[in-house]
Amino acid sequence: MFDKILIANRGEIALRVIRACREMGIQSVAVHSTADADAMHVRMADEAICIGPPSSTESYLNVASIIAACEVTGAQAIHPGYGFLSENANFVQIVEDHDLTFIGPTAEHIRVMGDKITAKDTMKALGVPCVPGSAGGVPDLESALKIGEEFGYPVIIKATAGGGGKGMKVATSAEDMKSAFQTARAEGKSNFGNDEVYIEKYLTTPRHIEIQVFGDGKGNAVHLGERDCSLQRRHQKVFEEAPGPSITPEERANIGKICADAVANINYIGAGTIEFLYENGEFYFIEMNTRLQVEHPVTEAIFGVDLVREQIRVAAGLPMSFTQDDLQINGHAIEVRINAERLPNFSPCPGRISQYHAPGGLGVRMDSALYDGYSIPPFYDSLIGKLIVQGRDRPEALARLNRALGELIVDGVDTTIPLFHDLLAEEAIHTGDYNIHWLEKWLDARFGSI
Ligand code: MV4
Repeated sequence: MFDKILIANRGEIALRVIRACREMGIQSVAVHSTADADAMHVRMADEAICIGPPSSTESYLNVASIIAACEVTGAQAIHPGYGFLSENANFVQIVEDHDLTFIGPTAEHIRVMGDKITAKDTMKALGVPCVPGSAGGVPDLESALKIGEEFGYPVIIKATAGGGGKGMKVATSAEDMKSAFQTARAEGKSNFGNDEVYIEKYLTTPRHIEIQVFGDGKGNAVHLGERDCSLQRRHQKVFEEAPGPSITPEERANIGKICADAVANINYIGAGTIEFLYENGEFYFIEMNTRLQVEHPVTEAIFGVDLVREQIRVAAGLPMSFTQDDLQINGHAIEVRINAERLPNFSPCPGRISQYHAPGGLGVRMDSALYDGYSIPPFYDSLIGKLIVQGRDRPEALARLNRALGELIVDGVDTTIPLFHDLLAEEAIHTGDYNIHWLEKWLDARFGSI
């Protein structure tokens, strides 16, 4: 096992990793920008080292500084958290070249899943159900029009290097295709330096269901059920839950086994998420994320496992501490993301926290790096906390969420907390009858298009 781990991240996820290290008797090293000298992760880690100025590109994305910080502190492994360098295959290669361990998948797995066409080809070959569409890349408008005829409109054109909704265009008819095809291509080129695109049948009202998988890198893998993350705004998740309210135990067992077998087959190591669109009882693969996700705590809650601990174990060459048969679902969990943002347009709202009070009690987990008097810097993501609640069933989890939100105090900046009070008054949230478009439609109806 490692003696010392460096955490190449900040905020609540850095605390999450420090906590796992401490429980495992591993020393932790925080890295920080000059803007984060007073951040909670710096205070909570055993050691801290400054890696650059406020801008992420010069600090949390500064590979040379992070490698140097390992050498200076004697850290043997790097946990990337999510975002920043967590899905950067070149970074993983450099880490390995310096005889350090990246706590996550191999550079090759990250590379394969980072290219959406290669990811889909790979998953299809492994027996994972995919959205019907082009076989690989679509080189020109003529081929695109043929695909449109073959699968029927609407279709969606996606950049192979895309992500976060960038480089994605829907074509509702052949007349639409020219501009949609060219726009998707241009966005792929300008955002990711890659203009290759592929085409899928456009699913109009799916849910976003993602399966948590975990591998030991030696051909063993498990699944930890699904999360429903359909409540999103502009591709930012807002409210996530596990298990999915629309998924039956049989569906879970079937798609779960398909996913676990797929990642076992490629000797996948660590945590991964296989994303699906789910419509009319069918799963359609869209992407795989090769990192620990923001919303992993809802899975931890219902399965009673520590996913970061498992990541560290397998990275050190140890087996996972559970098998598929050990994994049983206990109740229902919901996470809401607390962002420092001003409603109704969700504009970032950095500033000083004059008062912070975290909720507590049975079934409540608050993952946040806030403290009284902390100043949220303007340079990074606006996520300032995740409130995770668990109940014996979904109604109990929703009641607990309502109760915990009532205890939560974040004063000094605007936050998304009022949004959740309002959402809890909606029938669709209680029935679980929502899809990927529900939240944006609801926001439009309340506040108008902004
Ligand atoms: C789709 C789709 C409908 N049909 N693919 C959005 C981001 C990227 N991860 C995939 N996305 C979508 N792909 C087909 N064939 C609709 C979306 C989509 C979406 C997916 C998940 C969650 C929210 C979404 C919001 C808009 C569009």
